[in-house]
Amino acid sequence: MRRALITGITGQDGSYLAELLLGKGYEVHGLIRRASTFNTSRIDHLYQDPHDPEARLFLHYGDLSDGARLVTLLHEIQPDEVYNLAAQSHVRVSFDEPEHTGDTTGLGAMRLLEAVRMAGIECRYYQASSSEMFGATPPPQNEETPFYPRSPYGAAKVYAYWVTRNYREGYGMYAVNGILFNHESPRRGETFVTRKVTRAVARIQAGLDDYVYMGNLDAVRDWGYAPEYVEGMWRMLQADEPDDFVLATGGNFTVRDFVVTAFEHAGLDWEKHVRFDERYLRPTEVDALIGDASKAERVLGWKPVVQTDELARIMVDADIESLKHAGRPWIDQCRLDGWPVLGSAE
Ligand code: NDP
Ligand code: GDR
Repeated sequence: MRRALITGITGQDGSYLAELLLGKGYEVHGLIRRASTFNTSRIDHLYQDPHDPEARLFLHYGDLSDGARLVTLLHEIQPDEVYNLAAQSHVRVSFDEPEHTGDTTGLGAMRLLEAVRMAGIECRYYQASSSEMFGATPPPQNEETPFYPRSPYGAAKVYAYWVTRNYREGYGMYAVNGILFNHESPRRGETFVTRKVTRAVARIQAGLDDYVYMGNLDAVRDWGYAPEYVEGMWRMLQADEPDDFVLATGGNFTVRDFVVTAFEHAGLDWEKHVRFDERYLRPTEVDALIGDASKAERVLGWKPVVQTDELARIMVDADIESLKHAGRPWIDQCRLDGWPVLGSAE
């Protein structure tokens, strides 16, 4: 049985990747942070009592700021594959918490790579790199495009990208960068723009809210569907040779286009409900990210199916549905994904 360690397993991508790997028969280990409240809602439907002899999902406390803990865990788990998805992943927040973002999103990757080396294990390593590294370099962007990050987050990801390449070249590690453009889902964090919009649409339609306050509507993004992107991560670690790959749809939507699509899908006029608040602007904005994923298609056979307009409709429908089950937001998505809903009083 192959064994994987996922950092960031409680996040959007970590939860989909855990499902994918469990479905492929892996034993999956996840790094979680100790918090004063439960932070595992995205993976609760996957959890099995570790005393169950059939259990294949195991969670371990740890943090990317704690290098010694990472060495201990890697030594204990002896994974075949390590997926580093953990990060302070919010671009706007990285301007408020630049040092913490650098420590987690940048140095955290170095600590994990170094832990792999110190634990002396043979494993394949995936680094969650980002289209934010391209920043101000105009689209289309691919693996050859120069980086020009426009935020502490983007700069931290550039550092993590280069240390990943350095460990590949310096120590012969199978270490790869997946340079992923924005990817979303009903499990997307509520403060990223797509989910903020689709959640607002559901609440406005239900009469719970009247307005949503937003920043720059002119930014162009290439939004894909997260479950398809975690499949791409896995494919990168199955290739014969370690290499870096862009994953993207090639789509070209402004934030305003996404807003219009989402509101129209619920039969609402967006102009009556969207208001401007400068607090959502960034000191430096990334104006346009449009990815060219032709290398991933050619080498990995990876090609996205869901385009941005369909994604917006999937997310609106899920948020409308989840309001009917207030307090249990993942239940409908779990059903859609075909997973049993543990502990729900249907
Ligand atoms: P999320 O913000 O949903 O998840 C981030 C995860 O990292 C959470 O599990 C979080 O734990 C964990 N985490 C944060 N800080 C630490 C830390 N110091 N130590 C250990 N764990 C930590 O991100 P996504 O799932 O959307 O993204 C996954 C990765 O891919 C991130 O690295 C992100 O930067 C990158 N990325 C994402 C893209 C996207 O469009 N989604 C595009 C390109 C790259 P907790 O739940 O406790 O907060
Ligand atoms: P991004 O995602 O910065 O691209 O990073 P986000 O959804 O936060 O912003 C996308 C664009 O929307 C504009 N915007 C707003 N954004 C937010 N969050 N809230 C608003 O109210 C709002 N109004 C307008 C932003 O200015 C921006 O242009 C995401 C993260 O997942 C990163 O971790 C990942 O690396 C990149 O995608 C690729």
